[in-house]
Amino acid sequence: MRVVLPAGTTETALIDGISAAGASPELMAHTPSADAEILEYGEPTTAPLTPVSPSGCPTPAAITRAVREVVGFDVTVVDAGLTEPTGAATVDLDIDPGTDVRTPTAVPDADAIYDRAHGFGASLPEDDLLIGETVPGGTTTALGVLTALGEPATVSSSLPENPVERKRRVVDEGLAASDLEAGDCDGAPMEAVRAVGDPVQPTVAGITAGALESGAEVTLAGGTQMVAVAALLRHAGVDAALSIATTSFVADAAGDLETTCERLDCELTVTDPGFDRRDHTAMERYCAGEAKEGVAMGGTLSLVPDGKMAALRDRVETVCSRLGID
Ligand code: AAM
Repeated sequence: MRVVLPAGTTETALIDGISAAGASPELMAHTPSADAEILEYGEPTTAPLTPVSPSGCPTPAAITRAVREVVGFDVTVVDAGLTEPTGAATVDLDIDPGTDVRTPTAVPDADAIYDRAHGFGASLPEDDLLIGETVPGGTTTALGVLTALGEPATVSSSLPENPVERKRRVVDEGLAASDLEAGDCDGAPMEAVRAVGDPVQPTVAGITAGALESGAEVTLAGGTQMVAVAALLRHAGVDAALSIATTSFVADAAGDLETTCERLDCELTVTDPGFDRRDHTAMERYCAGEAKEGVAMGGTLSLVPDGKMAALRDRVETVCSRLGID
């Protein structure tokens, strides 16, 4: 099993109150770079700190790393528009950071990114892939592409109280700046990304399409951001079997997830890691609806057999204590 992690940034994350994938807007730029290091080495190496939300909830990378230490899997990080250096080895597909979706163009070369990612996905030798993401602001850009495509789905948030009205205003401004209305990109997925998306979306979509074409089974490891990717793939005419694996934290918050997945003909797996059985800061915060998902957390949790879930929770404590979170 290989987990592929496209890691990137969008200036959209800097909009006030839109994301909690970092303690402050300045620190958020480091989040995907640090996430890649935590998944690869178990702790940040060149990144200045472990990403936490403003209230101290640790990044889902800590949970995904714990799963890796329990069940074992290979990892490939793809630089999908990082702005800060990472000490993790990355695949370079020549992808730039995304700009604020409220500008006329958020991802100028979305088509070319999709094509290069497609080639990379098709080249991977594994039969079984999990594809994740880390991109602060990613649920807002997910709402952006879903709206541009005319898909009615809602999106989740790293914040316990989803700032959904704020996100809608940002997306509406973005569409207007791109001279588009909701639904205008029906059947033109990369136009949607170009106008109101982020660079991680065409990377995940391209790798998935390429890997599917070469016969691999692909699981989209994530929540509503992966719903947006599944919608992009369906609008691109991909009719292969798709599946999404996410956490119970997302499923509990995004009420229409099951219906949306059915509409997109996408299998849905939801895993509850039983964090409510522990008195531990990190696990308590996840149970309180913070962070919820990211860095392939939900997809990798689906690899943990029931009999090993208690060992996983032990390992979360070990990884968190290594990260200075007790
Ligand atoms: C990724 N790294 C994270 C994190 N994510 N570190 C801390 N908290 C998270 N939630 P939003 O749109 O609210 O920013 O949520 C999307 C981000 O949250 C993504 O980066 C996702 O991987 C997760």
